[in-house]
Amino acid sequence: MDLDALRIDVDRLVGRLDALGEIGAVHGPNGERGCARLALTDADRDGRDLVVGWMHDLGLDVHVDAIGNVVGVRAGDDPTLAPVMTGSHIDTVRTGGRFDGNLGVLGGLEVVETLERHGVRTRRPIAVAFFTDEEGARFQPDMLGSLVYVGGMSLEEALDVRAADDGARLGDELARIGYAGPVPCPAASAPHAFVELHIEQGPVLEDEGVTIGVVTGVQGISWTELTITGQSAHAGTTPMRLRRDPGYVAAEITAGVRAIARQMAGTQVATVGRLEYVPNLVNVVPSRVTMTVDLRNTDEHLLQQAEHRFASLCERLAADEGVTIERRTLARFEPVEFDARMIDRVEATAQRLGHSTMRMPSGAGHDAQMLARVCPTSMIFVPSANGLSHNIAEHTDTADLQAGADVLLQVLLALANEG
Ligand code: HGY
Ligand code: MN
Ligand code: MN
Repeated sequence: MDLDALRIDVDRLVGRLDALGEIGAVHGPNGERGCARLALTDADRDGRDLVVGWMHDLGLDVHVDAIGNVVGVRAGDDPTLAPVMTGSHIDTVRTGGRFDGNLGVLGGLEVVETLERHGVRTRRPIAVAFFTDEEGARFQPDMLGSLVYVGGMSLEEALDVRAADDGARLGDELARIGYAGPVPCPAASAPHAFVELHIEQGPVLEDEGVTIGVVTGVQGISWTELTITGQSAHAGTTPMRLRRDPGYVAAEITAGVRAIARQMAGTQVATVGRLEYVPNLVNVVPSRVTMTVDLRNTDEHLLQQAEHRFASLCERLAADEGVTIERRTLARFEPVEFDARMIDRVEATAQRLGHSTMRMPSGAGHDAQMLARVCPTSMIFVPSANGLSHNIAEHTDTADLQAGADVLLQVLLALANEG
């Protein structure tokens, strides 16, 4: 058989994406079909159960580790060789789409099914993984499961993380959904290589009319939670000069970090995504505000510069308004460069299959940025319609799904047959 001519079955892939997308489905007013499967919720459990069932149906040897990462392994002819790994995550944000993360896991299963159906064996085992809590929306930091998998965070520390929404302990939730697995963390050995298929989640590929993003690395991430404490007071009787208003300070910080990003330009971005007032009432000057600030840059030095300007802004506002600001780091990852040969391999494979390509960094965090600590790693991007993600309108055209999964198939085949 001419393995170079092997292609995945995109209808089968879309069928699984749709079936998984029905778990935690969120339907929008204009026909949008999104997903809400926050990490370690019942919906996450149900999604996990569905994917693990598919892994068993495909004859994979399924392993669950102590932080709930799931790895399905297809045997190779030489079991002494380290597996080639692919995968991503199946947890989503609360307003998530059907492709973020899911495409990487189900694209991996589609590669396995294609090999099975054509009776294709490989030298090395091929592993398909989904990692716990990639989004970090409920339990911070993001990429938590893959971070523990590579030894970047201790299992004990991870199990004690408290959920931002209801304060639940990660380890208790993991046990509750039945995914506190027996395999020790960190992983006993590294994969031979790791390749992740993922939607771009931004507008670049679509704007450039390019099909395959050859991902060169992932930008640095800095997540901070602020607790701003002032003095609760009557909205009608308290003169402005006597107020110590954390709500005002939160508003200035929201505008201020945006201004920092605009002034720094380049790849600097800043986001206030969570903002909670106490007591959150129309006629009460708030006593306390909790908020998050997400800063990112492809350059570590510039990211530190943004963090420094953000910290100075907080200090000035706290002094001026007479409030206290407590800071808690939720996540801090430096930018990651992927392996040059793996980048070349993705690019050459995509071009051999006749697809347009462009090299680009990832603005979003991914499990690949953790696996890059232990093995040669790269990513394959496909376009996001209107550049949307973390939005129930998230969509990728079927032709692009086919292209991305075909590149994944060919890259995995080549890696799985090398010594
Ligand atoms: O935040 C991120 O970039 C990823 O979606 N966890
Ligand atoms: Mn993702
Ligand atoms: Mn995401």
